[in-house]
Amino acid sequence: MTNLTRRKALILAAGTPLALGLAARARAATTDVAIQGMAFAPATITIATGDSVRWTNADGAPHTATFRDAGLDTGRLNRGDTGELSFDTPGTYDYVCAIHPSMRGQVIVTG
Ligand SMILES: [Cu+2]
Repeated sequence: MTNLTRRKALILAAGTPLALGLAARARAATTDVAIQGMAFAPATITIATGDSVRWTNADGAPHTATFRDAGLDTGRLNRGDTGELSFDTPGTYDYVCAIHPSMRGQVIVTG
C-alpha cells in the first residue's frame, strides 16, 4: 500500500463508529502478574474493561491461571512462559492454578 492510499484509508476509517471503538481499544492496558514462590503476585488486581493481564511464571514448577467460571485459561506456563488474557466484561473473576488449586488469585474488572 502506498503512503497516499494508506492515508486515505485512515481518513475514511476515522469517520466510523467502529474506528472510534478500535481507537479506544488500542489504549487498553496490560497489567503484569508474577507467579513466584507458588503464589500469584499481586494476588488481587483491578483493571479497566478491555484491559489485559499477563502472567509470567518465575517458578520451576509449571502453573496456570484458570478461571473456571469464566471459561478463561492461560494454559500450562512453564518457567519463563507468559500467558495473557483480556477482560471485556466488568466483574470479579476468581482464578486458581489448575495444577496447584491452593494458589488463588482475583481479577476485578471495573466498568
Ligand atoms: Cu501452580
